[in-house]
Amino acid sequence: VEASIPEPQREAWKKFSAQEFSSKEEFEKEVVRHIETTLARSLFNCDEAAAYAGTALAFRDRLVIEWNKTQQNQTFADPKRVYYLSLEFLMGRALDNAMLNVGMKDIAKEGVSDLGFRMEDIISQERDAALGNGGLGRLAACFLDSLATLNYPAWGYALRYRYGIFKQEIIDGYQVEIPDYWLDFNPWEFPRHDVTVDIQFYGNVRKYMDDSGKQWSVWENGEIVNAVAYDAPIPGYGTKTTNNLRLWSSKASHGEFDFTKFNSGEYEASVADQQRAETISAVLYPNDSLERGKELRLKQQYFWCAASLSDIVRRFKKSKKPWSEFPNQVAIQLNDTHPTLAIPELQRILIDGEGLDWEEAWSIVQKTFGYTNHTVLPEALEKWSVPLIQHLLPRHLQIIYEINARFLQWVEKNFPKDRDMLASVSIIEETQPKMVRMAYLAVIGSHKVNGVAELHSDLIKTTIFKDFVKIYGPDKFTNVTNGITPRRWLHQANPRLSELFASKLGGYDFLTDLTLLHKLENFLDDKDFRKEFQEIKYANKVRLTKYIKEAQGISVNPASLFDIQVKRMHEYKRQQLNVFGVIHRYLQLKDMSPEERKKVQPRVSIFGGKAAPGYWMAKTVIHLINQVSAVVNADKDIGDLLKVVFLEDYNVSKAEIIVPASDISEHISTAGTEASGTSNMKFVLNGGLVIGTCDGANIEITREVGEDNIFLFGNLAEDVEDLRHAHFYGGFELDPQLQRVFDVIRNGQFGDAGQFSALVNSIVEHGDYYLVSDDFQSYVETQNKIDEAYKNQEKWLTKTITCVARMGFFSSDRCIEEYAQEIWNTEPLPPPKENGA
Ligand code: NBG
Repeated sequence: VEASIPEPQREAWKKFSAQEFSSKEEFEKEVVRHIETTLARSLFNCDEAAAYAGTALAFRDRLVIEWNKTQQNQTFADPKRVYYLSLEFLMGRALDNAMLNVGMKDIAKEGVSDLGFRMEDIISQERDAALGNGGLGRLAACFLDSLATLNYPAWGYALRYRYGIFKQEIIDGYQVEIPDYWLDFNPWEFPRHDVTVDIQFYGNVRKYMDDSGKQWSVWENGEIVNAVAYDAPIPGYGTKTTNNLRLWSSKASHGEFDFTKFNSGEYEASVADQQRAETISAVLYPNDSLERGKELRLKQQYFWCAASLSDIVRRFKKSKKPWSEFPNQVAIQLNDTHPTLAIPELQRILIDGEGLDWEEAWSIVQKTFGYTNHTVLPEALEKWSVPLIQHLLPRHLQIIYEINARFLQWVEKNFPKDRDMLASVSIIEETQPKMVRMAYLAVIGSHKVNGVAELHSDLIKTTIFKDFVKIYGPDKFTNVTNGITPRRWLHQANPRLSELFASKLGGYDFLTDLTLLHKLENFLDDKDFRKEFQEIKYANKVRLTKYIKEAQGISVNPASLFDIQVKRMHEYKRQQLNVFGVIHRYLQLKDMSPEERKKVQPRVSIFGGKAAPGYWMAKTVIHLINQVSAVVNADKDIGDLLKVVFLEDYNVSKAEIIVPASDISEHISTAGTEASGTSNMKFVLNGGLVIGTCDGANIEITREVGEDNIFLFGNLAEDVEDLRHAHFYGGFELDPQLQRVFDVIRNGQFGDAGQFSALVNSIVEHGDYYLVSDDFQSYVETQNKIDEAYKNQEKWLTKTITCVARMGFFSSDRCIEEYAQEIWNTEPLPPPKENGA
């Protein structure tokens, strides 16, 4: 309030308030101004990078104006806000999305062309904002797009990593990791040095009693690190609402401590302190669905939770409402267990800082948080050692113990006969050292827990959270099936297809109500529509063909069947099943006579995905794919009948080229392991069919599109445990066709067999945990069915159009509405109508 311009001067201010460009000429003027002044470049010194910068800055100005208005409006109305805490936001590029969301891309395209540039070239200058690993981070990005589009007052909170996910290079068939220093030029972020929070680590807890006899705990003598806010505007589509993504960056605090060192000649030591502080937000941990228990990771988590909560609490306190109103003003969603420390942190703020009593505080905490679980894989479930937390966050450990003690007391009272229950639901695991089970803390501290697809949400209730269903009843657990934003994954990635749909459906309303696509079924017999649809798919395949040539130097025929599997490399996702299938196909082709080969459907098998740097088995699979690629692609007998491509450095912007180009995409995880999957939705929305297991969202996709329109194979989740058991106790029989694949690998046909022995042995000797052998025959047969089906192009086309028409359910807008109603209890706040506009 103190910083407001006094009333009498406001008129002058308003007269000169920043204006948005609204014509091509105004846009060009802004671009040139930014290039000449912000960048200090000229007519004679303007390359594509500078043209990108000028264009981005012109759009940034527009976003900022809307963003300020949105924030003002929200401050004034003070509605309940949603805070989405996610350690990952895999945003990809911002410019194209900004242009499309504000609806000025056509104007900008003409504008840059007047200035001598092509829009495609400008767009491709931008580096991806790659602050995420895979599906979890990309889901968060889709959610931000939907939240803004639907006018929800919502903030994302994350860390401003200096290094996003590494860049992958393939050298001699092996993955090599290159650091991704992406901040050289990032016009989309705004440092807010005035929004800085002190974050404490280590130290000790002192207890004292005040005059009234009340007990207090003070956490003190710790090391202080500063969290500095960096904000990025998130524009909604077709609305002026522009929300905020706040990223925290760590900085050494300039407290006395450093100064003493500095002045006493310990210059180096003081700089080292600074570097140590900055390390906290330096790098994104590159593991997908895997936790490694590193101290720095825990520091990141606390740093980010504490900074975000301090911000949220500060905003709430401005309203001067009583604390009991907190859960009516604030909904915090925990994206997986990474932000679980926010639970004891809010409890700490309320009791140690604000003086609330435990019960009152705890009831506020539970009403505020919701927790989304994204995996049942044991290796991904976060646990932190008690000594580590004790050392780093002594007060939080006390609070966690207190939460646990009260919880266990309550359980004991309500389930007196169930002695085993106490040990199994305790937040503290009685191992050596003792461990804190973060997922349990998240369940206990939240009012709702959700999985991300129906099967997954059922599974968490019967496996990892079984006892909690007994304790709390089933209503605490719910499902919100994942979705994707149609703005990026249809309109932006596949503009021609989006335009075709708009021409048939009478406009672009389907982009904000994806269920409208169902009307496309009325055009199943429309010859022009079918032809155009098919041509677009072909053009997208040609675009990918060019990219493959450019990036990997491999020539493929765009008339082949494009079979694509792009996602993080993981044993449970079973890229190994795919590549074994490719080898099997190759061997069969080799067996055939030239006459027989003529009848074969040509195919390109395309892979892409990063392996965590320490995940040796996943790296071996990448190596095998590259070896197979080298052998098969060079085989003159085979020619175009089979090509194998590993696309380097799969990321969001590459996905935008890859996804529209599939005929078939593979979502073939061992049943019960893939919580949802989201690329499955993207591929189908772009007119590709799916080969998949009965897992994650594949099941709901099948329900929507119909069993005839998807290629399902493999064992069911309910049989997985028995099969695993049988492998160990009933003897293991390798599938004979897979045996042959292994024989040629062992004979060295794809290079030094020793390289692949662990991969083969994980199946042959170590129990085939992921059921590759059990599913192999069914997989191969299904791939053969796909070849047959593809021969009838008309029928295939009908299937693909039908599928697209039935994808309405998978919009992330639908997810957000479900979260808002079932979990957050929040309402949209549409932007006010502007005078004269
Ligand atoms: C991933 C699941 C995917 C799911 C995304 C988004 C983690 C821990 N989980 O199946 O593996 O689609 O989350 O929900 O990364």
